[in-house]
Amino acid sequence: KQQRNASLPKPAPPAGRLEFVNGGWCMSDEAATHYSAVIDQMTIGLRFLNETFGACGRPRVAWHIDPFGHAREHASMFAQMGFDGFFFGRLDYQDRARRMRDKEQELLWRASDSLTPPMADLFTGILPNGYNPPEGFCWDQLCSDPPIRDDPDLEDYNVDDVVGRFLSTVYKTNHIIMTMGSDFQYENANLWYKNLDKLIHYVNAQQANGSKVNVLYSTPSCYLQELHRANLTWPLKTDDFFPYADDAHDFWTGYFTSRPALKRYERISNSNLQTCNQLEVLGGLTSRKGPFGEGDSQTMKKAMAVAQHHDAVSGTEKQHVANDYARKLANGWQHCQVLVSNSLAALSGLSAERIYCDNLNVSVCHLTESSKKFSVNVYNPLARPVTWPVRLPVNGTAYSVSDASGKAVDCQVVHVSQATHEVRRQRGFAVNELVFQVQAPPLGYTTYTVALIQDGPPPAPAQQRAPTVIQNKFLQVTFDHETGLISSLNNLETKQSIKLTQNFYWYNASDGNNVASRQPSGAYIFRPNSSTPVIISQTTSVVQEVRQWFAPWVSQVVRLYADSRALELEWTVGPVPIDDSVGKEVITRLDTSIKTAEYFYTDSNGREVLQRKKDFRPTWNLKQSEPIAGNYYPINSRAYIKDDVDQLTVVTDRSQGGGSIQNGSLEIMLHRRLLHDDFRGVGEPLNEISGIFPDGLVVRGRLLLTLDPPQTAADTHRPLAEGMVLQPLLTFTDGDLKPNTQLEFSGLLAALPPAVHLLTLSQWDEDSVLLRLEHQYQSSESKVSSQPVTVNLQKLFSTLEVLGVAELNLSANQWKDEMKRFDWTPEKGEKPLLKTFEDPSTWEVTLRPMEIRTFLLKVNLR
Ligand SMILES: *[C@@H]1O[C@H](CO)[C@@H](O)[C@H](O)[C@H]1NC(C)=O
Ligand SMILES: *[C@@H]1O[C@H](CO)[C@@H](O)[C@H](O)[C@H]1NC(C)=O
Ligand SMILES: *[C@@H]1O[C@H](CO)[C@@H](O)[C@H](O)[C@H]1NC(C)=O
Ligand SMILES: *[C@@H]1O[C@H](CO)[C@@H](O)[C@H](O)[C@H]1NC(C)=O
Ligand SMILES: *[C@@H]1O[C@H](CO)[C@@H](O)[C@H](O)[C@H]1NC(C)=O
Ligand SMILES: *[C@@H]1O[C@H](CO)[C@@H](O)[C@H](O)[C@H]1NC(C)=O
Ligand SMILES: *[C@@H]1O[C@H](CO)[C@@H](O)[C@H](O)[C@H]1NC(C)=O
Ligand SMILES: *[C@@H]1O[C@H](CO)[C@@H](O)[C@H](O)[C@H]1NC(C)=O
Ligand SMILES: CC(=O)N[C@H]1CO[C@H](CO)[C@@H](O)[C@@H]1O
Repeated sequence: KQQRNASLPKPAPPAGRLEFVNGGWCMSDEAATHYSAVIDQMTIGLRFLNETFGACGRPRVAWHIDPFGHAREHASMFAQMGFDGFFFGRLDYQDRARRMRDKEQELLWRASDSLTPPMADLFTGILPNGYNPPEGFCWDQLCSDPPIRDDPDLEDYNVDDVVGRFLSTVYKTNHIIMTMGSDFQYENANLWYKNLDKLIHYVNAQQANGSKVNVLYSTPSCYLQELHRANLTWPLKTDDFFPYADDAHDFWTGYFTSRPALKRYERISNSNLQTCNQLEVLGGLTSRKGPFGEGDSQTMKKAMAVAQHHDAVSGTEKQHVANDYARKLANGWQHCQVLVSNSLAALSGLSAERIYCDNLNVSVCHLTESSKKFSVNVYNPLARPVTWPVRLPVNGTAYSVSDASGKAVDCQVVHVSQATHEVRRQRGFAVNELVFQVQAPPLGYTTYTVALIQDGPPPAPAQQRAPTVIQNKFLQVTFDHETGLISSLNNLETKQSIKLTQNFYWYNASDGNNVASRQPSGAYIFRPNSSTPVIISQTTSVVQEVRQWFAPWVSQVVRLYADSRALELEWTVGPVPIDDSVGKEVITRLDTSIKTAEYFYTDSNGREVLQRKKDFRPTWNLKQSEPIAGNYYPINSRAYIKDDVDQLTVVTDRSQGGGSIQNGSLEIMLHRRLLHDDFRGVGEPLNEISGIFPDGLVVRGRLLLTLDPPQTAADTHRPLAEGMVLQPLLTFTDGDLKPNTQLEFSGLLAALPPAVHLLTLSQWDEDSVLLRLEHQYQSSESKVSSQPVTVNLQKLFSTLEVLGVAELNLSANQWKDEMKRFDWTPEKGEKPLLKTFEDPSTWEVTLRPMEIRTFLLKVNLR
């Protein structure tokens, strides 16, 4: 479709000697990433390729030669991005052995329970040598294998030997893929090519004597094309490739939790980026250039994209590299703040300075601490209204809060907890927190004003008796009189009740001083010295509200907000003590009366949920050698346990690792502090310290717990997790608001139906925006919401006039009507035929369970 200048010579047709594979901004991690950030990072990488090289630069093959385990949701996304196949390097060593034996290193991955095949079908090939050359064939200057010596007069002439060794195969077709290269190689490429040229020459010379082997320089997509041409059937896989072990005591399940603060920072940065993207669209041109200067979303997009790398959000980089990823995100957010300020000024008519408080999680905000009157703008990036608890550090003892219509809002002043004082250190002074609930409109903002009523030193905290029960209209939580621990959880609507004990423990990290294996715990690897975790405290002193104090370095606040269906556990862990020279892997464990039989459930990249079973893998006969580490799985947004009656779901605020080691129990790893490197390339122990925390990093986070009947649990946890990922952004302005300020705004004409998530709204070029709409329920999860829904694109936005629409694939680098993928046939099954569903009209878009549809809209600001 490109218009070429007629005077330019016609370019030669592409010879296909060089091709791009994968084409994302980075090769993403698969265990600690959220699908929304993965789609974004693929989109900017593939867009760069299309704009730079045109259509023939489009990668046909997804290529993840290094990530340490492979998520089903990644395969589903790659299929929807139009890739013809996927190659990767690492899988469990037992799984590989079995697949080599049965010639199943190439397979068809059916990566969704909800999408109609072949939508999420992805041909998947496991590379024969990871990302390395075959053994004995490494000819880089970093390698020590002998070069090919082809002078017959040489004593060490070795052509026959090399050729002989090369000719062995464990693949299904007559085609064999060999990767030639590795980490840090080709600095002196001549060495490689000289030997490869010889290898190819001598192997092919055998053809004169009847050999049927032909070796050539090729590309992944050429290889894939030959496999497709072979017209065979392939084994079907429906689970995933977690956890990954490369030996009996070497489970790469530690990085599911490594660097928990970076993991949280990455997740909240995604939320901030989506807000930035949306406000760039909603605020129009002035958002990029306005009263606060020049802002952009691009810097943050790139910072987020590179943070998806498999040694970034995974937490498996050196400390100074981790610092640099965080610095990039902070810099991106600076650029976005200018844009957000400009956009909010345009939408509200108020161009007063806007203050951002990024450390409200530890009660730091200089404006709210010292101001006698200020206003809070609450921007909600979700396409439905939200209710959200706000906690602001303040110094007064009484405040009045009013909403956008001037109505007074209930609020409360509570003391800043001891734990918060300790984690805040010298960063703030407020003695109290002002707590109130805000309600924000869909894809828009509202404004609250706060005024000090009473100043002065706070009254001494009343000696409150520890409560034994807290409840709201949905849930009731009981605490044990003696231990102070949570003892039961009841759902008051459904009359469900379970026994629930929650406590904190740590695993004693192996230091590698062990006969079975010298493997220590490290940034990648989780290897506890003993399978029984050490309990941090049998009891907890309940200080006030329900603030639990387990140890000087472990505390928690248990909260039940008035309108919430979830119990909030705000944990604070650190500095993890290491003065006993023992590395510690800190978990929280929920022990319940739910009758599970070794099954539990975890999400894949924050989307579809997979069933897990203790000491079991669906596709091979597992010999379990690590009873804890070998039963850990990534938890990106939620995990649950259930029986016929009760389902306990935990929604997390970042990616973590966890498992169900005992029936009825669910544990989640929160923090890790280790004293040894695990020999996988970091070259450092995972022992995080910083300027604020020279004694060891303190991390705070939240878990949301819900109790529901399994049949309706998704109706609670889907919206809960959606709200955890995209959080309201609070911005502050000091003093009185100018009259005529527009205090409330919604970018939508109406809230979207509960099943529809607005995944992307982002400026694409001058007059078009990228829109992704997602059905966020699986096909049989909810009676109400697991139904197709139809949305009218022209009746979506309040301030945007939609003039035209074109549909794209998931990564927005191909027009829907030009898409064509290879079709593959599973063993024992029919070749699935792509069903195309017709939309009722150009503007009406129907979404089926777990579908994401991507559109480029031509728009005008009304
Ligand atoms: C082919 O076989 C003949 C007889 O064994 C041998 O002399 C010759 O070197 C072989 N050629 C190659 C290329 O190996
Ligand atoms: C592939 O194989 C099937 C049955 O095995 C056959 O019906 C079909 O014609 C073959 N297709 C091609 C392109 O060879
Ligand atoms: C807040 O109150 C504390 C204790 O009364 C005091 O030390 C601090 O200076 C106050 N901070 C501000 C900003 O007013
Ligand atoms: C932790 O393991 C070390 C050996 O690595 C051992 O010396 C120590 O006693 C263990 N500590 C506890 C509390 O189990
Ligand atoms: C645990 O620590 C003890 C004491 O140092 C050691 O004998 C044992 O081998 C360790 N086990 C592992 C798995 O590291
Ligand atoms: C967990 O439940 C399964 C299935 O009922 C049972 O076989 C197993 O023994 C139980 N495990 C424990 C530790 O009780
Ligand atoms: C609080 O949030 C900030 C910004 O997201 C994050 O960098 C920091 O690690 C968090 N603090 C703690 C103690 O978790
Ligand atoms: C790819 O880039 C070309 C040239 O800039 C553009 O015309 C085309 O629309 C792009 N394709 C997609 C799917 O964006
Ligand atoms: C979401 C979506 O439309 N995905 C499509 C992207 O392109 C491939 C073909 O190239 C289709 O199979 C996907 O359905």
